[in-house]
Amino acid sequence: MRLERLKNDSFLDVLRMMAPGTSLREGLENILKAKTGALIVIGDSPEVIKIVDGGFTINKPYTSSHLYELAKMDGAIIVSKDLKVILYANALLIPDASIVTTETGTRHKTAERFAKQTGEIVLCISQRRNVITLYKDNRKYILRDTSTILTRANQALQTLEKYKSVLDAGIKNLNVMELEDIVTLNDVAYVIQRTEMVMRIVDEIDRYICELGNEGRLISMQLEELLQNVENNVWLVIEDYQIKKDGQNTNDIIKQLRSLSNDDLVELASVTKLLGFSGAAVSLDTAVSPRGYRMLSRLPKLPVTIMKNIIGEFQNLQGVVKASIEDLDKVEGIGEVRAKSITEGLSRIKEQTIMD
Ligand code: 3AT
Ligand code: 3AT
Ligand code: MN
Repeated sequence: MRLERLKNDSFLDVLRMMAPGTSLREGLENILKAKTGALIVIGDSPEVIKIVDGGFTINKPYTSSHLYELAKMDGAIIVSKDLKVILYANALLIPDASIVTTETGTRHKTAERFAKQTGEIVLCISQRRNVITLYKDNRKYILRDTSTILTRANQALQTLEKYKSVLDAGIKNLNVMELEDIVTLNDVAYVIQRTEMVMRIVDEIDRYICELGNEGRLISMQLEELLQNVENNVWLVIEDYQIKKDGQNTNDIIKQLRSLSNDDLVELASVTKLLGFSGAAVSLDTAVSPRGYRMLSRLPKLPVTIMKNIIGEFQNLQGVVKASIEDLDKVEGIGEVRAKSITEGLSRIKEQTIMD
């Protein structure tokens, strides 16, 4: 899910495009230092050209120093969408004046309206206020300097560490409850909720990493270190406890979880509802049993298909734990050796869990 988002969220691409270390950012920083101000459109669709008036046709390869020189003129600079060519300079942008804008200066008003109207990236460098503002669709984003973002990212990492250790405690608790067969919905929902809270901070850090460009490597490494298995683990928890419904799989439930509001996420009941538990008879104290995917996936070298056969045969984790080597031996894909290693593996996990 996270990797999918990192690939598909186009706003993250926009942030990467102007991260420190890119030649676009270098151009912007030079303009900022020279205090000339600038209005830059990145895009050359017919929609854009329709509402650009006059100026000089440049048609020269983009370089950060050309951008800087051209920003000395009034008006807007138009750069091709692929950032390869500077097309026009000193151009007048005439977006629809009826589009709502919250800005005051004419440059910023124009930038916001232009971005809303065309969907393209518009960058505004304020002459007086020393800030670079990015507009895209209805979004407005202030590009901050590297040290500010690094500070924020490190704070977010610290928060993440705290949340992660709370989550780990929840998982340890679930391990014990599962092996004793005394799990309640509360134990399950808590782990899912806590994972989602972790993932929300991760989203924030991912944005910082994109924004930091080549300055973000260290943050990125620390994040990966903290994040090992978190997503996989919650996937298995949901696989273990959801009430199976036609046309809904674990990924759908995770998507719904991701789109819960922060207020809803605080309520464990909204999590249990996603798992399919609802109605008057259900409470957080309701007893539940895991199918066993999460626990079995801790056994080394057990292919998923065989795991499915085992759970199909014995219904749930308790069934598997109670099964004898002979019982296991009868399952498709399992011979005596594997049957032995499964029982041994499970008792090893039990010992470890009790010791922790
Ligand atoms: P200068 O010779 O530089 O004073 P100019 O024609 O080069 O004039 P600028 O692009 O430098 O004009 O803009 C100067 C200011 O004029 C910026 C803005 O506050 C104001 N301005 C420009 N266009 C408009 C507009 N359509 N409505 C209101 N104010 C405008
Ligand atoms: P600053 O924060 O002062 O840089 P602003 O939003 O207050 O920006 P101004 O009214 O001071 O904007 O205008 C500054 C310049 O912005 C003037 C002109 O070069 C450019 N500008 C303003 N409106 C347009 C437009 N419609 N098309 C092209 N350039 C524009
Ligand atoms: Mn101004």
